[in-house]
Amino acid sequence: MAQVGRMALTLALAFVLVVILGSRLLQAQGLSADQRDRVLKDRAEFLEAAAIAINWFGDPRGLNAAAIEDYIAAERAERRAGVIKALMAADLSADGTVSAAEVARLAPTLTPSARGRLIALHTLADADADGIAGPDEMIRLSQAEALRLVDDDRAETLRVLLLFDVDGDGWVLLDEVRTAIAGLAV
Ligand SMILES: [Ca+2]
Ligand SMILES: [Ca+2]
Repeated sequence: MAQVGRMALTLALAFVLVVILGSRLLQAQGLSADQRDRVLKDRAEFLEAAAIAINWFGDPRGLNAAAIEDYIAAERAERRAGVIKALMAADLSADGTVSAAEVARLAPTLTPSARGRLIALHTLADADADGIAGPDEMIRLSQAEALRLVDDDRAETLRVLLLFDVDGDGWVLLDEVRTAIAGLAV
């Protein structure tokens, strides 16, 4: 009976040790519960974003804080460019504005999803509802869309990447991210 008691005590101590070590590991990564949840919410997406950011804006040392901000800015720029490109492809008269008539002419030639997107973007861009999406209107919409699609929440999630800088040199390597994410999943 005493032996069983000792075994139970040993197991309990081992469990406590594992819990303490686990929380130490988390502290070492500097992750709050919220940041941990951000990563674990969609690990595949996080890892993909990390791999793209590191390959796009990183260098052999990896990614630092400034590079992450550049990556966030580039994601938003890409979204802005996408909106402008979709709208300007309908500027058949080459006057720098997109009229409802131009949209109506081009729309039937597009795939259903591209057609829907063009009509939606044109409607959203034409803030004063005069039937014409002007340059300022298109730029304003592209900025709003970029911030909607790459919002502050996504930016915060991307900034979590920096906390995976295990050796503390200010640079994060993809291997560090991979190891940290695998550790979080346990
Ligand atoms: Ca035009
Ligand atoms: Ca307008």
